[in-house]
Amino acid sequence: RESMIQLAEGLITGTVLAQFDQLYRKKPGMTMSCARLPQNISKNRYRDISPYDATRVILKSNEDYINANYINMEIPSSTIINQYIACQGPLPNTCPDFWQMTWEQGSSMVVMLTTQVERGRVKCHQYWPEPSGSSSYGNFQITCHSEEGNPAYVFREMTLTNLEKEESRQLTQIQYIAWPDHGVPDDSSDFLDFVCLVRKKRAGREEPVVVHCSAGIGRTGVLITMETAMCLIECNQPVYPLDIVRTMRDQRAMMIQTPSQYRFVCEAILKVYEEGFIKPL
Ligand code: PTR
Ligand code: PTR
Repeated sequence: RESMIQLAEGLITGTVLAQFDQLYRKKPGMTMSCARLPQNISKNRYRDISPYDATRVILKSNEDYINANYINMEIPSSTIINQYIACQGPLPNTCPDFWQMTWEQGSSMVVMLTTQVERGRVKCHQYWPEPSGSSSYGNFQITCHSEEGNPAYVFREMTLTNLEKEESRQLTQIQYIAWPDHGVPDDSSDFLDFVCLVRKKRAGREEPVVVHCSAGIGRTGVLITMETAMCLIECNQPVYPLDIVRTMRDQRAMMIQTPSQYRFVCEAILKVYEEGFIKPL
């Protein structure tokens, strides 16, 4: 309760945003050299967005690079550690790497927070087939069984097959579609519904949830912050959004991109606290 009063006051006085502006975007001392190796340059969607070497996800092959970081969010006084992999939206040449990572990390859920094209620019390659179709990406075959949704989000059920091992796994992809990059979701209730859905779908899965947008920092950061805050509220723990952002940025640089995204998530946290928005799982 104390932390919520502090947050509400800080939003009014502006200290909340001032503190966000002062927070480092990249943790001092962390290197990002793998991203810069000549053979990896074409695997980055944006020149200025790279993963830390220390927390990057390493593919189990000779070419081991993908623009992705592990992000672990611990909930104090509980045994909960929500694990994520935050990554960029796949490029045409990195779709096989994306599926290899998802397979190797045991993930069965992908959260996508971008559309493929925004304002005439490509933000993410469509790395899955149309419903009732199959496509191969390197060593992996993806079959999309169903697609359903509403104006804010779409669900897809897929089978991921490792062609070499001849093993398959079910996978759920949930895509939020009403959220342009550098911006905030059109509607905070829709967004909170979406985060509740992610929490519900995650229940019982230990493996990391793969989360991506276009660069894998702005919108991905907002989603992880919101889910972490919801978890803290459920566990009766104080919520300090700036600490959440720092913990994320210690694992992937620049998480939460703009002050308006930070303000949006802080307001949504207050809303959850005040209105008891969290729906029973
Ligand atoms: N900064 C990017 C780079 O270094 O690769 C280039 C870039 C700049 C790409 C802006 C996209 C940009 O705009 P938007 O993604 O918002 O369309
Ligand atoms: N160089 C790009 C830019 O600053 O526009 C990188 C970038 C693109 C950063 C998209 C963040 C972006 O948003 P998101 O992480 O939400 O996809």
